[in-house]
Amino acid sequence: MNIGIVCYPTFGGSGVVATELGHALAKKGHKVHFITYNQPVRLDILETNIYYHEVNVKDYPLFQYQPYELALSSKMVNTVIDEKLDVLHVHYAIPHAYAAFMAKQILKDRGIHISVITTLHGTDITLVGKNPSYKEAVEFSINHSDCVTSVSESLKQQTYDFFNCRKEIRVIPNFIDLSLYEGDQNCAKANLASEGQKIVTHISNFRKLKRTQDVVKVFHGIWKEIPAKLILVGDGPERVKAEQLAKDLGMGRDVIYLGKTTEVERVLCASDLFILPSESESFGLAALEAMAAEVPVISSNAGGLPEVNIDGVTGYISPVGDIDDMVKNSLSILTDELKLAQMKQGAREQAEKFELEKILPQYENLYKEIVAVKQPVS
Ligand code: GMT
Repeated sequence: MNIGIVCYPTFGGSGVVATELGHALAKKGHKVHFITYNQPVRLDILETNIYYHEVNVKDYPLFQYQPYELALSSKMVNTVIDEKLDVLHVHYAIPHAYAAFMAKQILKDRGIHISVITTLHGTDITLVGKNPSYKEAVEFSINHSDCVTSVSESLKQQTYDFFNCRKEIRVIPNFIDLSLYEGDQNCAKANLASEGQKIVTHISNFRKLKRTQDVVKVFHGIWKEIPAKLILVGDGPERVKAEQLAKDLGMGRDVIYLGKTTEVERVLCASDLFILPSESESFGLAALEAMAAEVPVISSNAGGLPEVNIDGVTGYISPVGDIDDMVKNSLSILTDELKLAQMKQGAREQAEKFELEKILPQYENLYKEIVAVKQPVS
């Protein structure tokens, strides 16, 4: 099949999911065409069956905001025609679903039918999508996609709660390539902490909703009781505040900031605990990555996190902002080697439920289904 994938090319989870999906589809023989404004950070552009089509937005002084959606729609139209695409799969509704609707209409005008699948990832619904500035357009483009999927049951429900959504939303959870977390991963443990120190990790885009100050506060509770290091991976607007708080609490030397790195596996394989206290999270891909690396997770109960992190089995869940509970739960794992071992195993077993091989056929079947529905184009 010829599949067009539209996504954000950045470090965000939706871009990572879209890229990994594309790689997996390409390995199965599909031709996968990425349509975006930059090469996705995890894209292996030299792999067989992977193609990249860059969206160029012309800078013109008249425009205060450059019309990206227009350029994207045009690029979709060109790519569908030139590459004979069977389906367009857009990740993150804003503005991708809207641009895809326009591309579909332009193609229809030329007698070409293209099926559009929209995958909802989280803030495209929960934060940005329901904002009055975008709501009408998001609702419209969801309702006019040929198929809509969401990455968790929670996000599906929130979409129905926030929008007048007439589409049946199919839940296809995020997935993980477990092979990345097996064998010799050149684990960075010795470089990150000294003997006897527990390693606590947090990975995110350091946006407000990730509550990164809570990460530092929870770590402070741990650090006061046992030798420990906090590893912060990623970057974003709240990063400086989190680092400052760590310094103010006297933990500067035990908080390591690694920034944006593609070597996440080398950090996770060295970690004893992962913290994700977000106030909103449709799924929590970073938590799944941690669990694949046998790292128990301390998380909030926001959104889809309880579908990923199973309380008392793969880690613990606390109400958003309940620092004391998160500290208590963290210490109960880190000070009990038997419990740590059990939870490591529990985490890995849970990650296996989201293994790539189990989820990929759900997308492939969806593509087949949707392409089989022949629609009039006139
Ligand atoms: O974090 C975001 O707001 C954007 C989005 C992204 O592009 O990274 O993240 C969402 O999609 C991920 C992949 O499906 C999910 O794992 C994240 O939970 C989700 N983030 C939120 O819902 C806040």
